[in-house]
Amino acid sequence: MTERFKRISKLMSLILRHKPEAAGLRLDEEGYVPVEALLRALENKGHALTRAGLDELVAANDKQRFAFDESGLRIRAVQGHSRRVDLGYAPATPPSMLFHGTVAKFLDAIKREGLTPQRRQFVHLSPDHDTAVVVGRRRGTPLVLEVDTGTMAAEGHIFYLATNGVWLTDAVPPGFIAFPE
Ligand code: HQG
Repeated sequence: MTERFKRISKLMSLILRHKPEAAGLRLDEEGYVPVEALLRALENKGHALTRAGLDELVAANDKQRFAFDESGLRIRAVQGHSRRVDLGYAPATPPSMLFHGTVAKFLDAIKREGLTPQRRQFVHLSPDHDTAVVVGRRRGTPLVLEVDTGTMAAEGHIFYLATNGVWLTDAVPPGFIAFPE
């Protein structure tokens, strides 16, 4: 991703996950905004982009964070929301183990309460260890927790798979987490 696309992606994440009103927009129930309205909002914030440019940004985004609807007229973030939206993902069976990247300062709380969504709508789990390292590194020295998602699913916990490979669930009680020594 170019630096320019990175900057615009960051602004789009803010608008499409957390603060649409900061750009004069409103997410619909499924989390979408009209593409035309997003392009106008980006232009107002000094990031003029053509529709073709937006297509390129969406395709180039390092985590495939955004997706158009079938008509191509609306766009949304595929995960990461703090706003309550209905992404419409069907429940899916996770692999037997998933990973969560975090940092040491949260460990005590996670041992007590398990993983909770904090400011977001869901707890986010990574499909592999390396991805979880990248997620944890956003906050400091990464620490990767292994989650026994096979047992969780068997016990009735519901999981969703975002289109970019991130797994979502409401919460992970501490008993399903392998903590480092
Ligand atoms: C921690 C990024 C205290 C949790 C990533 C995390 C992901 C607790 C932080 C996506 C806790 C929340 C989400 C508890 C969890 N007590 N702390 N009980 N339970 N935590 O950013 O998973 O680049 O909301 O470990 O790649 O870090 O933005 O979640 O450290 O997919 O597209 O509280 O965001 O994607 O942080 O990241 P976040 P996350 P993007």
